[in-house]
Amino acid sequence: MKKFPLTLLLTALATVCSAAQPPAPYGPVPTEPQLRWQRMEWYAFMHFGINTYTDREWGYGNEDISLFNPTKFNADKVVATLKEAGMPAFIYTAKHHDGWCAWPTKTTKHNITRTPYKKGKGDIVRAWSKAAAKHGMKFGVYLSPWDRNHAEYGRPGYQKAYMQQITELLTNYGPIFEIWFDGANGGDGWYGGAQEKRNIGDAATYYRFPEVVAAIRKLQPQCIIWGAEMYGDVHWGGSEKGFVKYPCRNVTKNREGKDIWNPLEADTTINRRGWFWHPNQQTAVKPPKQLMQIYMDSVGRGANLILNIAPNRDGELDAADVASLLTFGKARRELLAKDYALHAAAQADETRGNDPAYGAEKLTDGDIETYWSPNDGTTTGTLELTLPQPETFDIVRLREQIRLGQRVRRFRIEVWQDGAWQTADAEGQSIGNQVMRQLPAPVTTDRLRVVITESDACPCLSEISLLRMPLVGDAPAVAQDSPLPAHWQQREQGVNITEFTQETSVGSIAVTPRKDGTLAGMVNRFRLEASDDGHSWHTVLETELGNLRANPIEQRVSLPAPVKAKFFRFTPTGTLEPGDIRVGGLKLYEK
Ligand code: FUL
Repeated sequence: MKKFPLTLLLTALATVCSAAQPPAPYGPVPTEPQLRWQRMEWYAFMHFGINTYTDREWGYGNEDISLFNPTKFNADKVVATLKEAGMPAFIYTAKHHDGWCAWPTKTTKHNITRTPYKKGKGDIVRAWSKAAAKHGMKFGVYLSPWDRNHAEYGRPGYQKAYMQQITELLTNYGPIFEIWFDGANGGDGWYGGAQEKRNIGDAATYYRFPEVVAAIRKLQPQCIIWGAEMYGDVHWGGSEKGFVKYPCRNVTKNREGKDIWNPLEADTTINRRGWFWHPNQQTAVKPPKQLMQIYMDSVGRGANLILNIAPNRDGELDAADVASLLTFGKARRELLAKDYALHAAAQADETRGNDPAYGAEKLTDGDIETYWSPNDGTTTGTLELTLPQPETFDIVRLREQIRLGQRVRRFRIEVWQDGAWQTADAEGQSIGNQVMRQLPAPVTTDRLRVVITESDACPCLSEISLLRMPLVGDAPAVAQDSPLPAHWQQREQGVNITEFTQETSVGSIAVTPRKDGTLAGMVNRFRLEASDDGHSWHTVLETELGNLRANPIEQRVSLPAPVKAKFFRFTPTGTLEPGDIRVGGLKLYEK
């Protein structure tokens, strides 16, 4: 037998061993549940409870719960609509700040068993969880820590009840993909009749979030925990308008100042009236084009989007909301359907160990797990794609292999046009799970370059896609209702009076908070009075505008019954923070 020369043997061995080592993870990385969650992109929120019947955004805790009776509620039908829109999951408000529980909890009498719905035998949480399972959707729950009904709120008694509520929801309703702990704590409430302000001090301490989180991990280890004062897995996107800021980073500090992986969820509601359903809201639905912009400003920046669509008093979705949702859903599908870069030729200026396992072809193989990476120590890179023929696109989507952390801090996009490389986007500052960079105008070309100019460690990019924004259709138009011609005159600070030329029937009032966003003096409680002569007044409505701190939008509130009068008087009775009383606008409506 012929002997192999030693050098040849060594070369052969070296080739075999030259498979490059994968990059070590950089900084904090996602857990498997976080990774799965980030790849879901978007899902629905559903606010549906006692507020649906009282026309409120925040119930005080003493609502008459016999109002809850959604006679046409059909979870299956609602869930089928969400699925048709392309959503993989939804989250339901099992308990909002008013403390009413939509399942037969053992922790309080303020629950569904005391309502006429199905003669007290109903369970909305069960209905959703069954419908989710039937349609292959994931199901999550919102459980407000703040409870304006519970007598023990603010004391140790409530801590026990709250943990029990979590346990019930995470034990009896199958897999829960996400549990939402709202951060709102307004202070005042009914509290078993005490009707007072209760301070809880440090929320994480009072709600015992470290223990609560540990208990949830035991009950359902796959469940994503929202909020919980950064003890959870994901956190608020920072507005209720559905966008997150760019650059968008998954790594943030926890309460001890330690870096953690904790991605963002952007929340907003499809209807401008608020999170819960309100009468006459079909005129306030956000059009599909706006939903697409919201999608680009959340998912397109690397966050998840939770889009609220609220069932009405019958337990059904409003047709106007559904029309907008489905039109947007179709446009989103079209946007993602065609990737012009799929299987295109790709080249990099450097490849890790010259190993094809980390080669540029991985950027266009349609596999989110494989990735291109240069050698350790290289923190820049030029990636060039060549398409079989020129294509027209206006969105460049990039994805990092986030199993190894978030790394890229700066990049630009160049396109080959008129015989030269032209910069199409110079502003790239983060990628993460995904970023969709919309170019100023559609570009037609067969060559494109992504130039990474700054990265915390060697970049690990899994995909480059080229997409085209479709024409987003309009949802069917809905007849707008216009306000009555009320001319408000200011009398004293904050008190406004309007006089109609004749007796006029008023069904609702819309209040716009002060428009500069300043919380001092922002009116959050008011009284509306009516009068026939402008001298003797009777109160027609006294209420609170909830949730202004996080979402200072116009709120329209129905009067208990339409009121006919010539004069109406608006008197502020509370402000969010002390300060000079300010209101942005007042409108009266017939309905
Ligand atoms: C806020 C709440 O106060 C609102 O009522 C709503 O539930 C929103 C999603 O979160 O913090």
